[in-house]
Amino acid sequence: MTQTELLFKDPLAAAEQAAQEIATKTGVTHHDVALVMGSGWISAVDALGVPAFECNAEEFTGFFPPAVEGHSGKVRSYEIDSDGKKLRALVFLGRTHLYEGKGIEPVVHSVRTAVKAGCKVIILTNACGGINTSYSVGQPVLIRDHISLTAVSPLSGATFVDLTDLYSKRIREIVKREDSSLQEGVYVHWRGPTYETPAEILMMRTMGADLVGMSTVPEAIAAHALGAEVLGISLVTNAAAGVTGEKLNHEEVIAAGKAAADRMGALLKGVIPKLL
Ligand code: 8IG
Repeated sequence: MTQTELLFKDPLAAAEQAAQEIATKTGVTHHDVALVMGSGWISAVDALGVPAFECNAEEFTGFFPPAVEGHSGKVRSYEIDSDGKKLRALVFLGRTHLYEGKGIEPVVHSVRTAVKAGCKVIILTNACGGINTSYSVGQPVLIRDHISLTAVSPLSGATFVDLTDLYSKRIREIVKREDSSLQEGVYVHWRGPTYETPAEILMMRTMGADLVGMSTVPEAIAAHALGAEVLGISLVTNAAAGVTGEKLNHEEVIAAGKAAADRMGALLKGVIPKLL
């Protein structure tokens, strides 16, 4: 069986195998926290210092080469030293999205691998559209809850997982103590690859949504189902369709991410040691 066949036939075994390969290659048997860096977030991770290890994600079982600009497809290991407490962070630069058409297993493989590598906290970052008209471009928002409009779950079978505290309240409180200006919002998962129509954005706002994007939700569910605690942070990089009348483009997303990178990096660096 090839590694890709294993991913689809037995995704948890593929994640276990990838985690073992990560332990071997990094020399770190146990990572504590994982970060998935979405579009525009890649340079925020520079705040964590010099990585102890880096390689291309596709060197590990079940990982694919990156499909989108701004998603570099690297895996890094960082040692984070804080007040004598040494933490190991596993960082995925980039992710696989549902809109790539590869199916759901590649989308959640990073977080499953991270949990198998020992991570108890999974930090999911993304760039998204702002539905809530009080948001500005460049503003980070903590995900409080989500609405899945894809109807695709990473779980199958009679696994009736409770999602009441999917985006850990404990962690959100810690992050808000670190930066009291942070707002919370409800994130809608939209398959893409098209952005929404203005009518769809109006529907989402009516349903109680604040943010819209094409990631994070399956990863949060997969991580939570395996017992990890989840933090989701969205960076608003554009007003959603119809909000301002401007057209949406990917360059704007990358630029807004770059502009916010220092603030996002400082937030992550400050908060990580307090989560574990
Ligand atoms: I960045 O406006 C980014 N990702 N669905 N809509 C959706 N995804 C996005 C958007 C947006 N902006």
